[in-house]
Amino acid sequence: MKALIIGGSGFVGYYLTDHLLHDCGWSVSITKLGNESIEENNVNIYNLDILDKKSIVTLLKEVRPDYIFHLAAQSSVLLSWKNPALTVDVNIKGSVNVLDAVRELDYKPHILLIGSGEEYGHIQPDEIPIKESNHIRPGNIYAATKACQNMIGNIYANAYQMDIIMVRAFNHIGPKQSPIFVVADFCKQVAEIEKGLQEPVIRVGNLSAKRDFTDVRDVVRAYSLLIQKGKAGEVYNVGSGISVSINKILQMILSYSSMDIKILQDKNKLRPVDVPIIEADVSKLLKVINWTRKYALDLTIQDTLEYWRGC
Ligand code: A2R
Repeated sequence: MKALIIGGSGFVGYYLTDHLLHDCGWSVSITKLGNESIEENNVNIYNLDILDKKSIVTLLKEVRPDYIFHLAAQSSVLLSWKNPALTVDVNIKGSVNVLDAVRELDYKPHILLIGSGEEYGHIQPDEIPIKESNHIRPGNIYAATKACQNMIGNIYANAYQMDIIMVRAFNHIGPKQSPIFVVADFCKQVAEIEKGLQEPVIRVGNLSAKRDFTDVRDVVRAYSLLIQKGKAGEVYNVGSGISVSINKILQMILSYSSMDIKILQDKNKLRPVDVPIIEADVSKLLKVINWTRKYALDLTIQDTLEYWRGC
């Protein structure tokens, strides 16, 4: 099988590449932006900016993938507040470019579009755990762009009978994640405190928010199964089904350090609008794929902390 990972040099792309190559035995092509680097040798690497539709068409005609994983995105909620236009361009216009380039092909590859649990936005207490059929009320720019991407994915799937499967991915975490995301940020700070590079004070944002965290290595296994087994035009939650407060995550991370670390709230880390609780109902997912988590939360946190200690 031939897979193409668009936006493959990011956090998820690294683990998805490894999984498709070594667990699935597929041939893998990856796209990256010109300025990024990729460590893996056994893949075909292409430079691609998804804002340039012609280059996507050219690439697809050359690679002719069976499976397309569309990971390319402006993936940070925080950055989406600071640069909404870029987020809209990449996540909506870029995704339309990808879908429209695939529409022009003379065959129908399977496509996985990655949306977000953030699309649900302000979830009411009686809506937890949240089902795919729930209202979506995006609470930030990133979430709105992902909701739009998935709506357009559904339209393309129905209008052109394209094999597009959509996911709403809840928070995924693990080693190598950018420290703009909360778990990586906390682990990096603790590792730097341990090395004496930062005073023994950890700077935090909103600790009360509850999120559904899954190890990225489990998430990519779900993606590879879903692109094969999911139904075209359908959206699937990918998450653990359990929400944990950021404060609990912080306490877990601190418990793995022998340092005496003070906690300080930093207003730069607070988002303009925060969504208090996000937790997935994964029953629809589990009806189509045989998947369970291999990495418990404490193991992921220990691995992530070890990663930052080694940096
Ligand atoms: O922003 P950069 O320089 O880190 O590059 C990101 C890349 N990307 C693009 N690729 C092609 N054309 C563009 N115009 C463009 N803009 C950004 O997509 C990065 O290398 C990749 C996305 O990777 P990450 O930001 O590390 O996201 P992650 O955590 O791998 O998430 C994968 C997907 C995304 O759609 C997220 O929104 C979703 O899962 O949660």
